Amino acid sequence: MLDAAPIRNDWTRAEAEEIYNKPFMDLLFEAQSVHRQHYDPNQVQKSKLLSIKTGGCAEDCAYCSQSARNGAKLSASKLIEVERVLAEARKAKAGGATRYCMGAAWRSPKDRDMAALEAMIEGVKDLGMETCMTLGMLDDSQVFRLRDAGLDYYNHNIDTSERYYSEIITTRTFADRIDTLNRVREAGMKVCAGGIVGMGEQQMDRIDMILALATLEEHPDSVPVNMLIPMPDTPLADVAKLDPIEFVRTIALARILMPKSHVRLSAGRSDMSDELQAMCFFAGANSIFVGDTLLTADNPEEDKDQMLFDRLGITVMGVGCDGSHSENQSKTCAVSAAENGEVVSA
Ligand code: SAM
Ligand code: DTB
Ligand code: SF4
Repeated sequence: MLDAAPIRNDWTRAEAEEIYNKPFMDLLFEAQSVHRQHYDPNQVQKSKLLSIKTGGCAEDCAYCSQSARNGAKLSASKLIEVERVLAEARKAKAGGATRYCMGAAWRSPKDRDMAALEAMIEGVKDLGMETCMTLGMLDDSQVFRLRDAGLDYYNHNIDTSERYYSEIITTRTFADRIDTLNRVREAGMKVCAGGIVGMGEQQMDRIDMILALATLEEHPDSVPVNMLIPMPDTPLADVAKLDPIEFVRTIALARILMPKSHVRLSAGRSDMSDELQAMCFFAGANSIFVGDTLLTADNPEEDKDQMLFDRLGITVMGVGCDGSHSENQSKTCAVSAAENGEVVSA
């Protein structure tokens, strides 16, 4: 295997643009080569999402079914009970998920909710799963409480480029997002940060979004790349569909600029062919959300994903594989996958 290229945080816009616009075959080859320097290319990590508080959100994110300002018909629910979360997490573990992500439709959590959130984290960790939460903006005391409860990852997306951001959200700024990400990182938790493509942005916005993540002081450990799911009644319900090749280019750019991060082929898989998903894995995506629902939107059924994994010879990545590709880690990851009861294809 070739020596891995050094991890860089000083990528320039010109470099990112050049990579993104390479002839497609050259781009895919480079992305796959970088991918192999850090990860087993035949392993994909499975995360499961649960909406722990749905709808009625005060923010105005133009893509979101849960914003009270969007006129979407979704009714607001309360924070769900800890026991319900743990029952769902047990099911997710039995289905092979190694990371459990809990999402709330909040601008930021209220202090009165913190004790329940801590209990959810502790309970899911006791099941042996990695924990992730996405709750909106956090202040310092909330970051410390979540960390001390054992939260592994915090998801907070920059969503798009700084330039396009105000077309999509006006109730909080790009800088607010970066502040929360810095707080999470400084407190020692792992950062999950990505965005959405297909929101009517220009190509340069897709490039700048990935560049913004790749030039953070430390790369996010996890980079979800969502294809917009156009939700009824939202301002983006009728936005023009993005060329899927542009989506694959965005994944490849993320993989090349952030070689050790998990790049997640996130929302939008229900509308993707098996072949498009396979191309995304080839471009360096190595994580997915499993289960038939994301937060409010559809996702492929688990047996459909398993059929795809079997056809592609993909096995499930275990807990703790972080891109430090070595023979030992590769073995650990494979053993964990087998422990998950997954079918290992020949
Ligand atoms: N309320 C919290 C927040 O916004 O920070 C957490 C939940 S929020 C739903 C998490 C992320 O899901 C968003 O930042 C966005 O990137 C993604 N998302 C939401 N709706 C989406 C859609 N319709 N299509 C694709 N991605 C979406
Ligand atoms: C992320 O980047 N994508 C997930 C997760 N982080 C929280 C959410 C996708 C939501 C898709 C729309 C929905 O289910 O409402
Ligand atoms: Fe609220 Fe998050 Fe949806 Fe924005 S993305 S409206 S903050 S739930």
